Amino acid sequence: METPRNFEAIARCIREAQTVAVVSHVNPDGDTLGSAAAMRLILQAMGKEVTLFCDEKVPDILYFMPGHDLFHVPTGHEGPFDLMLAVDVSDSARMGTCAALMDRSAKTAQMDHHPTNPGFADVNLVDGEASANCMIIRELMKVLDVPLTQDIAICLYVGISTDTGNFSFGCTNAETFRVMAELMECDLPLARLNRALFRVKPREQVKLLGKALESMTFGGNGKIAVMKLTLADFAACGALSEHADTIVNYALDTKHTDMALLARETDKGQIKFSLRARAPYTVDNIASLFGGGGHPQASGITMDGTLDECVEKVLTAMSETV
Ligand SMILES: [Mn+2]
Repeated sequence: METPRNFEAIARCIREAQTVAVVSHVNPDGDTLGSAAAMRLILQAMGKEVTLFCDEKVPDILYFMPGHDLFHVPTGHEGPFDLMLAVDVSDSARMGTCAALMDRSAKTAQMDHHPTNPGFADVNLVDGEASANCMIIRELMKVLDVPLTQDIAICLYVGISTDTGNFSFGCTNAETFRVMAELMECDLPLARLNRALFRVKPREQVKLLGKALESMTFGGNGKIAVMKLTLADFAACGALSEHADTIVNYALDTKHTDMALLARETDKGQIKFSLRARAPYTVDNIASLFGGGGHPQASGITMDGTLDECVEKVLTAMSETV
């Protein structure tokens, strides 16, 4: 892999290219989509032809981001391109079907901030210290001599605010706020964007949260918060499975709670668990006992059985570690 923080090499292959395919990762988040949307504006400012690709649909929540409606799922007939540029993609498999664009591009490059990135492109700019990939893009803009505009600032804000957990995670640093100050100088509509990204929830999700809070009990000497959602709860709220995604955090945020679980019935007749822990406690070890997996403080399991039976098994395993 080439040396990290290789701004000149990336800048050179961008300057040499006329047609550029910009690729986001599967299960797209604000950082990969904000990075791609920002790169579209930056490359267009340089007179390039840009096409945005993502293997999956852009979440509705990003309706306000310039270019959110310009992402394509590849059909296999695009290209050829002078350059494929992957953004926030930790390894080539994370491009999904977009990985095929590598073969239809004369050159490949990537910008990323995952320290585990193997350097899968011809030119790799990987900075594992950056709090978001959008932070690296702000730095590249200076090398490319492209000025910051309000539209680019909105795209960069999406990536930086989401990857730092709205400026609350440990990766948030002084540099994050230095770049934020630059974005604010471009009249970033912070209050409006912050509300759209972090506060507004679909009605179905708020109603489902009510059901989950009502169901909350505590186990493991009171240190484990447990939430359950039945198919009847989902139906009563008109909610979909995706509306349950962040609800478990309310359980973990309850005082004196070290671990939390949300168990929900799925329409496939299985039970899906979201497990959370506060460090030093971990849940990936618990998840792997039941064929699941994930991160130390955030993991998932899918099991066969009834809701109460499955919760009993997982709660017993968690209680032994808390
Ligand atoms: Mn990221």
